Amino acid sequence: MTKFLLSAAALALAFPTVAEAQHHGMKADADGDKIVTLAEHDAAVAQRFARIDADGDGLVTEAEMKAMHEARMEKRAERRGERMEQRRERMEKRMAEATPEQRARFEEMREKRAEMRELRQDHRAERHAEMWAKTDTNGDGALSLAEFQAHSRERFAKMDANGNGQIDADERRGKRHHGGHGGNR
Ligand SMILES: [Ca+2]
Ligand SMILES: [Ca+2]
Ligand SMILES: [Ca+2]
Repeated sequence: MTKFLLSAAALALAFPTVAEAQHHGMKADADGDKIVTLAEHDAAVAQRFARIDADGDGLVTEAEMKAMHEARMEKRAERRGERMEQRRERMEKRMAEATPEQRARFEEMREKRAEMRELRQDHRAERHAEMWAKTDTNGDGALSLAEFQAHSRERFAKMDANGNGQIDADERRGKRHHGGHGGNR
């Protein structure tokens, strides 16, 4: 179980977050009319699937998902590296100038932040495991394009607040919501 959770944690980012989905949404708009149709969405998902399916056998395994995720994290870390370095330097300077009490508080904050990070990762790992189980509808331990597409179509339907089979700019930004809460229709 622990081993599973660990690998799941590594995989946690493989499923896009809402922000990433919105970003992908932008890319999905192939003709650039600021509206993502279901066809554009499907095409983008198929492209994404092909990228993850490294051996091209039409199935995405957890290992392929993980490899994709790691490649992405590496790129992200590269981009972030310099900024982190500057931040660490600033932090060390402050630590050097800090009084013992301040230093203790810094340490406390740092620990808390690390704890939060772990919690978040656990949470993501759980969510990923759930998501994977939900997406892998035939339970063969791999995702077919159909399973992948069905999953993202659900997401599409959720964003498509007025249900016209297209996602416009407002819907993409989440400005429009499904009925509910006193109804905005
Ligand atoms: Ca479009
Ligand atoms: Ca494959
Ligand atoms: Ca499957």
